[in-house]
Amino acid sequence: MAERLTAEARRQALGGIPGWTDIQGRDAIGKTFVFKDFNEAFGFMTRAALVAEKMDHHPEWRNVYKTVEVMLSTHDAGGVTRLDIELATAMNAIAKVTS
Ligand code: HBI
Repeated sequence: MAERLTAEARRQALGGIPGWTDIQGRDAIGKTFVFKDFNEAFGFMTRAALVAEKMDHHPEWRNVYKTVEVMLSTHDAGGVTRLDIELATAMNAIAKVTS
């Protein structure tokens, strides 16, 4: 099972995934993606869902029209693990986030 990242490892990892931040009050990371429209937002969710399924590691997310709020944490580990960093990285790639 993936181990919880130390605060330092998590800080380092966050530096490599633009737009992702610590969630206050939870051992989780989060990001809000805003797309052109609902179609783009749902297309993102569809592709991200396939990656999550392949990883057997699933997001907590909320979609309102063109916005997708994502929160990642590894429940089994009680906090943020490399799986969350991996899925966040994949999500940025899907959304074509570069900076
Ligand atoms: N997704 N984010 C997240 N965190 C988990 O702990 C997790 C999951 N997806 C599936 C999963 N765990 C199962 O493998 C375990 O609950 C058995």
